[in-house]
Amino acid sequence: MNEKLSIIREEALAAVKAASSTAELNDIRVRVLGKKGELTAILRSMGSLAPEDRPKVGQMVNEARAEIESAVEARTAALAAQERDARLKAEALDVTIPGKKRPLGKLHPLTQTYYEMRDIFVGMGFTVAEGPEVEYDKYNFTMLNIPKDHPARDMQDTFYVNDDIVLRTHTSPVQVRTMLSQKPPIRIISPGRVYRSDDVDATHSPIFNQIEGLVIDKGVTMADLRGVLDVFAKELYGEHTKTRLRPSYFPFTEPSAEVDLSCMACGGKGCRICKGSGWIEILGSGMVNPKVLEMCGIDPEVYSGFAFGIGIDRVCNAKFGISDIRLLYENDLRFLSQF
Ligand code: 2U9
Repeated sequence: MNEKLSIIREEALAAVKAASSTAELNDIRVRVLGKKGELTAILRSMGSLAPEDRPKVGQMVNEARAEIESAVEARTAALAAQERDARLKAEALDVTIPGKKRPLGKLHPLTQTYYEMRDIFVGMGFTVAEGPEVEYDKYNFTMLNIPKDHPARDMQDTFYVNDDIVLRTHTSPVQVRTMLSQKPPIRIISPGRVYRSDDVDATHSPIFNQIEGLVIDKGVTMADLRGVLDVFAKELYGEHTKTRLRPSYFPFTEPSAEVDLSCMACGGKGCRICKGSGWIEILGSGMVNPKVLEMCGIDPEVYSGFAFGIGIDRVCNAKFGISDIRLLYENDLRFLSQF
């Protein structure tokens, strides 16, 4: 009995020492100390011993049990610590690793330019008016004093949907609609996409963008037009920017003027951006033709107004030094991501 006990004890202690996981230690505990374990079996078999030997053997079993239990406990604690260290090491996060940069979208250069121009006019008290891109011939041409035989109506310039409907060739029909539905005073800008059946090259696209403006009130003069466009030019290109008006002709304005701004890149000396002239040509303007006012239900004897049109694409290309209008409409990300 003595020998058997000592073998169980030695084997159990060796197994505890060799155990490499807490699960393995638990198995040893059950196998040796459990209800059906080896030590418990010895206690159970004590009935076959001489009564005088029983206390001695009982004491030895208890000592062995205590020794094995404390060995299991010590090894469990050591292995649990080891296992925790290994887990922490495996789960460790390096919080100093830089995060992944997600590419951020940007506004299209045309949109950036439009927002900048729009904000200048909004700052002067204009509101934004919008309208359809598919428009009645009547609003796009007739009411703007562009008669049936005018070259602007030519099939080569205009995309016709049918006899009465066109893709708008300017945003002027939005101003016509505003005049028909609102009484003066009127102070609006109408931005948007317009369509002309042009041959495509570096300066012509069948789709382009413009901002038109319209001011109608009692006593509005050409001096107001100059003042508004002067403020616009200075806010867009800086305090030193000059404006220059050249006589021109549009059916919807009388008198009409083309407006040049001194080049913001060279200050008027002449450079690549202004093609050597010192001036950027981006604007047409004039006093609203009394015939147009009348057709739109506004009495030209009481009210007068001025109007202007600005090509957003030209302002955009001058602003960013882009030399080909087609780049603005191809939406190549290699191009767009530069702005
Ligand atoms: C109404 C009355 C008058 C709008 C005007 C221009 C002059 C003009 C061009 C500039 C560059 C178009 O984008 S562009 O090619 N526009 O020169 N536009 S006056 O006159 C109006 C508009 C509406 C009722």
